[in-house]
Amino acid sequence: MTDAASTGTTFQPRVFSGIQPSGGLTLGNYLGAMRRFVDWQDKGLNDGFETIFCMVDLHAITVWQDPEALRRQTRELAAGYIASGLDPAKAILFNQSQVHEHTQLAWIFNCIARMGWMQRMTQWKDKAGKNQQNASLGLFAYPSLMAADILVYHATHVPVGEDQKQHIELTRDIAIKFNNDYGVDFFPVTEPVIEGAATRVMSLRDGSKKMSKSDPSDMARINMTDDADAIAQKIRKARTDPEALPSEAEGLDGRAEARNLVNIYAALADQTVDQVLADVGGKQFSEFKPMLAELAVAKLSPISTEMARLMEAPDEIDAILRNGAERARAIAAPVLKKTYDIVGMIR
Ligand code: AQP
Repeated sequence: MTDAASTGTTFQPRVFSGIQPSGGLTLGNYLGAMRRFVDWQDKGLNDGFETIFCMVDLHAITVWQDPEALRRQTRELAAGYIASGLDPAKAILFNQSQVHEHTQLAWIFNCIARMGWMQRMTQWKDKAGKNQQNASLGLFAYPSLMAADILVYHATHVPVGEDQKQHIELTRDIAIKFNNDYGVDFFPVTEPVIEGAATRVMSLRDGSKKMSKSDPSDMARINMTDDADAIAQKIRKARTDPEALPSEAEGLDGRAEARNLVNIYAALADQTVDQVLADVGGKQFSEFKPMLAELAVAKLSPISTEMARLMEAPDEIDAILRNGAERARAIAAPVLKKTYDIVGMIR
């Protein structure tokens, strides 16, 4: 149960999360988000709460997307969700633009959130870079739409990677301010759920940068559609240091690239970093990298094969998304109506 912002109304647990179809899915998306969505789906089924997973296509267009590529990437993301273990019969899967309540609530939240809150967002600063005047207004307002994505379902828990923590905190601030401004206990104060060995998978070329779909270098990331040769080559060429692997986690301090590869291994093997190092401590990277490549191929190949199979039937993917959108709308519409009543709209 999660408390409302002010006087302690309790909300039934409900899980929401999303991924942008802004490129091909990466190992970072898989380990930091998607694989954990599957755990939540199964927990939801056992404990009787809903889980809602979205392809946030409206977020993707905050930076330019070729329309045909966007459609393909959205279907590919849906295929990635399903191939990773999400089941449309168990969880709600849909693309954001089909449920208009997201953008309608986002407008209300644009009027709640403050410019200063948005200006502090590190994703805004990173993505807009030095040329903020030329960035889209949508990129600036991104976190407000994200708050709407979550709160239009009264979601109480949002599994995300480390990079999204600040946006979830802003979602909480918006819920609290809305509830205070209107004297209601309407929106829950959502919990970010950031857990596991790979909450921040780093670039294979630069251990200080997050692995990202939009990194200009394809060698910086493992794509979920990469074949065995590509995965092995990227791991072989991954930047490392000349030292052998340590036997304990403290030995990874100050060695960002080494830490990243060990974290990836641990996450893929479902082990802790200490368990991995107990086995591989003392080995050189020339020995460890082939082990990692073999493990990555064994875990990822069945997913990419299944994604390719699903992509052969795009109509079936579209039907799944339409059905998911209908189920999502059934939850979102009453929340939006009530929000309009609170705000003072005549309907
Ligand atoms: N490198 C990562 N490590 C762990 N988790 C990650 N996530 C993304 N990259 C990593 C998690 O994946 C979910 C979906 O992210 P997103 O696509 O909505 O946006 P993002 O975080 O901006 O992802 P990218 O790959 O970096 O996309 P682009 O390049 O388009 O900006 C989130 O839960 C995120 O934490």
